[in-house]
Amino acid sequence: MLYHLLYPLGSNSILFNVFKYISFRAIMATLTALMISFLLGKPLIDYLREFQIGQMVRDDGPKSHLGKSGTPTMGGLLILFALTFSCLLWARLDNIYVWIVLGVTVGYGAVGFLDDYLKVVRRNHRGLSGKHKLGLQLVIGCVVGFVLWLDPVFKTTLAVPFFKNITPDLGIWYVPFAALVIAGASNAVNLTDGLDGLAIGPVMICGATYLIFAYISGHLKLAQYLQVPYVPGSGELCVVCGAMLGAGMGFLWYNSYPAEVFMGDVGSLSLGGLLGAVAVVTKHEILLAIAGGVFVIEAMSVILQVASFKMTGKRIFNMAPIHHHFELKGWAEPKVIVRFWIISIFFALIAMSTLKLR
Ligand code: 57M
Repeated sequence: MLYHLLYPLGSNSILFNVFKYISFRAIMATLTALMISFLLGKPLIDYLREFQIGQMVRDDGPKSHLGKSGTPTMGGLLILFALTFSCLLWARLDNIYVWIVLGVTVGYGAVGFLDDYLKVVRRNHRGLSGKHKLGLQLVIGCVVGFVLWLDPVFKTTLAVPFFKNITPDLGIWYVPFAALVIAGASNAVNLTDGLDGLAIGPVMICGATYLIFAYISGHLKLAQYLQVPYVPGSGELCVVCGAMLGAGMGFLWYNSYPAEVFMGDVGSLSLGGLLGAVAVVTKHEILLAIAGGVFVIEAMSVILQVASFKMTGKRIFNMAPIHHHFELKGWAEPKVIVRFWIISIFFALIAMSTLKLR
């Protein structure tokens, strides 16, 4: 909004010209969201405690988690508010991609909120059924895919990492493909959110990676030089990624071990949806499987564990998702968390290296 209010004043005073620059607005969006989530974190936690909106911890998990029972959850509301407010303040509101990514983030956040509300407030431990949750996610994802398919500027070709000359055009099939990327990312982040700070760390690392990808995709000369798809206007997603980074850092201040608050499905589903939507708009969809490698490993550990148990009655891991496997091996929770952050940075660097290795 500030861009529309202040940049036109640039003709009177050169000072306001700075609002033209995506880099300036991305940094300011990060700082704004960080301040909001940091300052509102404590009051929100006090509110959640007062109204006993606390996590019910299942007794079939690691015994070390039983002490976490009652920890305030739905802290994702803090992330969503800080992120959305900061975006509306610093992003260009005439950019369709900003609204697409914000729409997915808030839409997936609403699905997660409903699940949390049923579980925590209505004490219905099943919450929203997996079928309904996934159904709503796929509907939102298909709407995004359809809007992009209709967009004359947006190409439905796929960029394949390492192979610049392989660009299959999915045509109308891009609609379900986009939905699967967004819903898949959302559910993978949701599964990962099982230790203090374990999800928000890699989400921010992935978000920083896609801030760079968005800047390149929206910059004609850089996109041509690096031979990646040029998506005019996608550079504005740097502001959205910046806002997410700021909101995530403020949340991590309270979610770091030992956590004073959990993000809840309202946070994990929305942040995963945001990453998926940014990956789709910037046309680095497949690269998300590399940049978000930790989320892929977590989700694959569950798929393999369930498949193995169903087929052979035996487990591959002590417990899935894989972060519990290491907990049961005796790794302290902070050690699991920081080591997963390090692996996440490794995957982000590999993903960025593909920009040159093509
Ligand atoms: C999302 N939710 C955490 C918190 C967070 C199919 C199966 C793999 C599903 C999976 C599952 O239930 N996933 C749901 C993971 C939960 O965290 C809450 O959920 C929100 C995220 N959606 O924000 O509100 C617990 O995670 C811990 N936690 C922290 N710190 C945090 O910052 O310590 C979360 C955030 C919290 C807290 O204890 O209660 C979760 O783990 O449920 N199921 C599982 O992950 C279970 N695995 C399992 O059943 N494995 C089986 C089969 C099915 C693969 C096996 O290995 O044989 C594990 N989770 C639980 N108990 N709770 C193990 C059993």
